[in-house]
Amino acid sequence: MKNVTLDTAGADSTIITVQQHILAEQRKHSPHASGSFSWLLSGITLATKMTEARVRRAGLLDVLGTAGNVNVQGEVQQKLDVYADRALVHCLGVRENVAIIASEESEEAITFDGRSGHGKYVVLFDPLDGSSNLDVNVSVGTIFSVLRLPEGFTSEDNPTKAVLQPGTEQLAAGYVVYGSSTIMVYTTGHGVHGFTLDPSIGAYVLSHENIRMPEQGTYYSSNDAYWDTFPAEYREYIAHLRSGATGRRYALRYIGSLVADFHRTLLRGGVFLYPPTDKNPEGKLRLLYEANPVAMIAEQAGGFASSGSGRIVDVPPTEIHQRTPLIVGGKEEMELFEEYCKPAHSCTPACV
Ligand code: P6P
Repeated sequence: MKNVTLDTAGADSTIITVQQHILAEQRKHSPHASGSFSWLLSGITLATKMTEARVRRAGLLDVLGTAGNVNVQGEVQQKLDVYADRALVHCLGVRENVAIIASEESEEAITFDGRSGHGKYVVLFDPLDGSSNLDVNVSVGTIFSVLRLPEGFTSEDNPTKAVLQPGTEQLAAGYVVYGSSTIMVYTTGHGVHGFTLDPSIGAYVLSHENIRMPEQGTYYSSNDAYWDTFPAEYREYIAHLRSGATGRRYALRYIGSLVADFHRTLLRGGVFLYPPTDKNPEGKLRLLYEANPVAMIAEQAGGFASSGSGRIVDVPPTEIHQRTPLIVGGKEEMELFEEYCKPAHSCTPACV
């Protein structure tokens, strides 16, 4: 028998892929884990690599523009929306431990060959958030949230019941931002970690270990075109940030792609807000597959995420595509926001 001593000196021994990281995290925190979460995550990473390959060549392939139909949200579907959605449905569907999925692109929850009572996990996702920006080469992203299939759930039960769980029940959350580089950020409740896709080896490689959101930043991020329709306490809060009263003058940064705006907020600090507006009185962003995963990541990185009336992750879901206001940022910005959202500031019902 020939014994091989692993010589990692030659290879770049500092390479830690996202799969290796997940397995190491599971060994550290769940020694008896079967590795099935890592198998699930590999379905997500594969689907995002398939999407990334198309996004990177969007101008060269016939994938820009609309798919010619409107999705369940009433939004015009981009061709890449459809591709990204199908990639995730396929890659997760061939993983036997995934019982049910819910996608922004599908009105109902999706099950696989009656497996809804046998898998372990429920996966929710926005396959390509911000896709309307694709044609002008602005960063877009995939957002995902992983829940456990509820105890006692059987294939006789309505799959929607397994999807409608509050954010506190998330086992994991993450996103991939297809930007100047492609970065996956995820948490399983033990810190937030970022992996940059290395196209030369086709792997997500650890690049941002244990990300912490700065306690105070210098950016606020909101669509000021809707300023006049924000509830008064949001206008007062933003005016406070702009005024320099916090000791620093905040600048406005708004990309119009949640994943990109949140990724900047996570790394640089500050606050992102999508308040109630006249067009979207309940907020525009989706609770289950946008706000909840973003909130879990923010909290795991030392930040906070509010619906305007409490923690996002405490909001009880009543429907799959439910919308919510989202205010997410660093400790200082969010403590100040809570001050503005107390009754003394004559909050709207959103803040009570
Ligand atoms: P608005 C993209 O369409 C999206 O769903 C999020 O990614 C983004 O944060 C928001 O909508 C932008 O909305 O109304 O500012 O264009």
